[in-house]
Amino acid sequence: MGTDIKGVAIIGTGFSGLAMAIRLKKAGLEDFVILEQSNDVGGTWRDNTYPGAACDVPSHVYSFSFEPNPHWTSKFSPQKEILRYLQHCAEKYGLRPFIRFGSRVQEARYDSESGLWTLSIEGREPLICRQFVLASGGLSRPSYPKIPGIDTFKGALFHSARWNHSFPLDKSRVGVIGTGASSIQIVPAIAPQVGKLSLFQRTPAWIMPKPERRYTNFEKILFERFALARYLARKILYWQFELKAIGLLKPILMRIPEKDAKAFIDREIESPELRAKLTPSYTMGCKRVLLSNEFYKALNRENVEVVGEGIERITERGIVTRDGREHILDAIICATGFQVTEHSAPFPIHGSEGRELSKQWSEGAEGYLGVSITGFPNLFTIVGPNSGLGHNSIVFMIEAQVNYILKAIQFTKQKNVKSIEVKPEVQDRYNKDLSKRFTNTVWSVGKCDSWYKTASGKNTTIFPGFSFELRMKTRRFHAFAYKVEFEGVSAKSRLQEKMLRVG
Ligand code: N01
Repeated sequence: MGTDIKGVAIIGTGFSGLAMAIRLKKAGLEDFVILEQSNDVGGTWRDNTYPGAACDVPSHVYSFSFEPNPHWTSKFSPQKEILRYLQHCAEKYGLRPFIRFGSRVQEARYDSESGLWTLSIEGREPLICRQFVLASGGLSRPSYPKIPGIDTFKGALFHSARWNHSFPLDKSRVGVIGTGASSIQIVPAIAPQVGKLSLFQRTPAWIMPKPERRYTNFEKILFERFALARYLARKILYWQFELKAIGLLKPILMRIPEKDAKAFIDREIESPELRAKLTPSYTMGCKRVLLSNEFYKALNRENVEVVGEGIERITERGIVTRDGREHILDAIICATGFQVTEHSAPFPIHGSEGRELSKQWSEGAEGYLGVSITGFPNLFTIVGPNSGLGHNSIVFMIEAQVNYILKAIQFTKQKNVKSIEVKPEVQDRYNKDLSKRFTNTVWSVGKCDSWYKTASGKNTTIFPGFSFELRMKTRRFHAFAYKVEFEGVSAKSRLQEKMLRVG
């Protein structure tokens, strides 16, 4: 039985995993492998195939800075176009030979003596690596609602991120649970097709018009021929979105866009009762602000009903709401988001001194710069704790973190390092500073529950600042923030030693 050993193992082929692999390859560090549980690249853009799936961040900024795409057909691209873009990146940068598809990691275990990680992979030989990059994404594990009776429903029941394309929507009675970013794209896409659509709303979302438009051929030629045009488009979009952070950090300012959003509801929704039902009571920005030109229009349709009474239970035939009414349904679509804060590690990850990541994070995930975690040497996360954004392109954060991780890996290679681990006092200081920075932000005072926060109210997902701040913090690798252990013997002989032990 041969044992597989690599310098770096990356988990996932979404934006994060591909960016990491591209940067490693460009830096001449080709001793890496990418483990992908599915059979294609694309991460969330491969998995979310629901009708209407599109990005609510403009494509010229929701793409890699080093791989601009002059051919985006519209300002906000549909899912298929983004998936094609990611597939193109994998091809262009020659990543496919590095990817092992169908490789579901079940467990990761660190060995302090050798400084190596062993990854157990379902149905395959384990893989040993020095550095382990978790790029599996925060929005990859669907969250199904814990509603009594959910298992008894006799019709079709599926999650927005696992769309059942064989279910015939035509003239059927469909219930959609949730009114988040996915739902507001699904509802207008399927409403004209289904017989009856019941939308089960627990909390209304703040929704703004989407400044959507198709790019003209002239613009596409301009983007293709002139790098300056692409550069400017990206910069302008970045700053348009970045300025929105000001309101999130100073929530009193959100009263201005709230007025616009209420005016939008008044313009779009015909029934006064429905307007009241759709008007949020929390401060805008506390949950993700959504963009749609079609959602409210769809709610005016005769075959669409917004049910705000709250779900009591699910029966064999449909959904019973708290007012005692049974909504008879052929299908229930759970647009109920993802497991983000509840089960923060995607599989058991055992670090040094018997630590297990989910246990360590049971009170809420913590890390350093969203990339390193105390107790987990040689492990890096992309879009780890507190590095998500509520206002701008996550690809910007991904590139910043990938840059940092690359520099960390280069440091370990140049200095013949066995292990690096962020110092506990550095991580503590960083997290104390983050929690101070959350005080008075919209996420703390906006009076809402959201997937950004744990049940106890700790915000573990959002970076409470401007995205360029994280970029500045990650420009250089902070060796001083880490416990560094150097190799006594050469790295190669360590690997061979380990191979002999496992093989
Ligand atoms: O999920 P969500 P999503 N009973 O968690 C409701 C990204 N994304 O898939 O608000 C009844 O936002 C829940 O209600 P409440 C983006 O980052 C991006 O829509 O908790 N309802 C809420 O309405 C986004 O933030 C794009 O009261 C229940 C909804 O389900 C993230 O993905 C597109 C319930 C869940 O909303 C997740 O979005 C799509 C229950 N038991 C998604 N449980 C882009 O365009 C939950 N809900 C980039």
